Amino acid sequence: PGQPDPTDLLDVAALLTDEERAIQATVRRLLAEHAEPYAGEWFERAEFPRALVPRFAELGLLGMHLDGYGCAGTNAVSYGLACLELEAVDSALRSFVSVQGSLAMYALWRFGSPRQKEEWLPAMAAGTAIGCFGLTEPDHGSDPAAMATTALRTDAGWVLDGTKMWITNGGIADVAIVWARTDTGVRGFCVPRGTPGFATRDMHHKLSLRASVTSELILSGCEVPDEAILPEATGLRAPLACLNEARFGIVWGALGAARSCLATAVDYARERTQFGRPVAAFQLTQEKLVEMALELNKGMLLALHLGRRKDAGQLRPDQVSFGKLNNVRAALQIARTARTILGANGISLEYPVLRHANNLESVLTYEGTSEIHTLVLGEAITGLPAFR
Ligand code: TGC
Ligand code: FAD
Repeated sequence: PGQPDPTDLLDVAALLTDEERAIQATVRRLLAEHAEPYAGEWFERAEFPRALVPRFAELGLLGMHLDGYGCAGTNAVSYGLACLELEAVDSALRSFVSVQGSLAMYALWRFGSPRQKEEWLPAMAAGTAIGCFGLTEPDHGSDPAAMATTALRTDAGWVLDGTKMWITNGGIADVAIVWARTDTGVRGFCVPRGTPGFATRDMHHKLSLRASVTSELILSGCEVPDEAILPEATGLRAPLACLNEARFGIVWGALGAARSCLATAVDYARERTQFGRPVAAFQLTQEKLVEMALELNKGMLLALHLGRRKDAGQLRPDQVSFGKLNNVRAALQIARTARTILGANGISLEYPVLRHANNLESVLTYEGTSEIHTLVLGEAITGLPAFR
């Protein structure tokens, strides 16, 4: 037998079904041809590769784990594997798919009216309509319960006022799911582009997730009809339920970035010679590679365990926090260590490692910061919420 695969030392792939492996391989093949060679350029030019959207749709990646309305309806593990492959290329691709499927489509699928579902979900699954999810505001990030955006009742419907910030896909979205405070608590609204009083402004100068569109949503006397409200979404628990879905995808996605970094570091270390030997032959380098491999392979077992729990309908939110906290933190450490192994080349866009590390800085912060997930687990362990 040859060398074992450092990115799967535990043979986690053997725990997948044939169908799961086939889905993963299909996504990986498509990305190897149409995405991976260009990821550095997209990052450098701060360009979201919109031409990929129809290809994602063709593969069924948009709303992949949802049933009906043109969605693929795969299991959660398959969705996780797709997220892993997307993020192995660039976190921006996984972000797009997360926001489209797990946040915007999921909000409509779970909390929308039959009419909203019919109007938006098939188009979103086909990639002909793009969605975004506006929860964060300039002054309220980790604490969305304090949101300032309001929705006031009028005779004809609702009027929305406020600003959302850091919204993935905002500038390219055909429809925004906007969360706002009403006199009966937080509610969700479906706001199509073109609604008077609704505007978006893209955010620039990012050093992370450069290939992703990140925008402000500006709601200024934005009038929407009664039918715009998501009828089944009442209270903050509704957007938080959507976050569970997207956080689950990140549990897997982050490992994709980590896999890319480990594979790059192993190849580089075996080829690069200093002091007359490959740098992979030095014990210090081997220790780094081993630490990276331990964390990546353990992370895979964790992701698969959570995926199986999700498919059994038994995944709890604190378990999602466990996975997101552990795997994103591990991936970021792996990316930074890979960067050191590549020496000066580690800082170049010719290699993916610092691009991944920079992207993972956003991943550590969005969908609940590492501190917030620490406190979720702290509450799970002690029964004492320490958020405020
Ligand atoms: P708290 O009082 O604990 O909860 C309010 C209600 O919500 C329920 N709940 C949940 N339900 C489902 N899933 C969860 N994970 C839930 N967490 C809480 C809870 O049971 C309660 O229900 P009820 O019926 O009693 O009313 O709320 P809190 O104000 O104390 O906040 C808790 C905290 C801090 C954990 C929460 O606010 C939080 O998670 N903050 C982080 C915010 C966040 O993650 N924002 C993400 C924005 S979206 C994004 O980043 C997209 S990036 C995507 C990309 O590009 O990939
Ligand atoms: P803050 O909440 O101001 O936190 C600042 C620091 O204080 C952090 O370290 C935080 O952990 C810490 N902190 C806060 N509260 C506590 C506490 N109680 N105890 C200990 N420490 C605490 N949001 C959306 O709604 N939709 C999107 O599509 C979206 N996409 C994003 C894309 C990108 C590229 C980025 C970077 C962010 C995106 N976000 C999105 C926003 C993201 O969810 C928020 O940035 C995140 O929730 C944190 O909020 P904040 O940045 O305001 O930080």
